[in-house]
Amino acid sequence: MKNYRHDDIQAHIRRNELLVPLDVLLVGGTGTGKSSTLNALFNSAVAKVGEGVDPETQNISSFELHDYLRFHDSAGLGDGKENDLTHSKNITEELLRTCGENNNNGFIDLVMVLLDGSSRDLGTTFKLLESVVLKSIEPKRVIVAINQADMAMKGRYWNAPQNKPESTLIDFLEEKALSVKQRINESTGLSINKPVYYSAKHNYNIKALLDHIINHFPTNRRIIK
Ligand SMILES: Nc1nc2c(ncn2[C@@H]2O[C@H](COP(=O)(O)OP(=O)(O)OP(=O)(O)O)[C@@H](O)[C@H]2O)c(=O)[nH]1
Ligand SMILES: [Mg+2]
Repeated sequence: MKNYRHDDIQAHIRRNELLVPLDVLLVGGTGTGKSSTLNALFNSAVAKVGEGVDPETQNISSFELHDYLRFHDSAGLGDGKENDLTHSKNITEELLRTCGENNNNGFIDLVMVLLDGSSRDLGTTFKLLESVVLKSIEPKRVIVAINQADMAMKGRYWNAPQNKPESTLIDFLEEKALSVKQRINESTGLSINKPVYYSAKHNYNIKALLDHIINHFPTNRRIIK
C-alpha cells in the first residue's frame, strides 16, 4: 500500500495547507490488532505482533508510509489498572503534542480507534473514547475501524481459499458496523461515520481501510490551545 493514493494525499495536503506529513494515531484495546494493522498497511513486519497472551506494544512508535503519511502505534488498553493509566497518559501526551516548540499546531491529525470484530464488548473502547481520546482531540478527527472481520462469527462463513467473507458474514459485519456506530453514539454522543471492517491477518479490505483513513483527513490544521 506504500504508494496507494499518494498523489491524492499530497493534493489534499496542499489544498488545505496542512503540515507534512499527516499523522495518524492508532488506539484500541490490547489485542485488537493495531500492530497487525500496521503490518498489513505496510505489507511487511514493521510492528511487533503479540504471539502469546500478554499485551505486546508498550509505548508509541512511528512508521512512515511515505513522505506524506505517517502512522503511530500505541499500547492497548485493558492491560490492568496501573498499565492502563500509563498508556492513557502516553496517548494523552501524544494527542496534546505540538509540531515543535513555540508552535501550537497539533502533531496528531487523526485518531483511528480499532475494535476487535470477534468481540461484542465495547467497554474498553467507550472508556478510551470518553476518558482519553475525546478529552484531547475533536470528534471530527476520530474514526473507527473493525479488525478481525474473519473471526466475527467465530471463524464461520470466512471463505479461506478465496480470502473473503461469505454473504452471511458480510451481512453480519454490515450489521455490526451499524450497531457499533449507534452504540458509540449512545454512549459517547460521538457521531461517527459507519466503521469499515477488514482483516489485518488475512489482508482483507486493507484498501478500504486506507480509503476510510484518507477520506477522513482533516481539512484544516489542528490548533492546540
Ligand atoms: N484472526 C485474526 N487475528 C488477528 C487479526 N489481527 C490481529 N490478529 C491477532 O491478534 C493478536 C494481537 O495482535 P496485535 O497486532 O499484536 O494487537 P495489538 O492491538 O497491537 O496488541 P497490543 O500491542 O497488545 O495492544 C495476534 O495474535 C494477531 O495475530 C485478524 O485480522 N484476524
Ligand atoms: Mg501492538
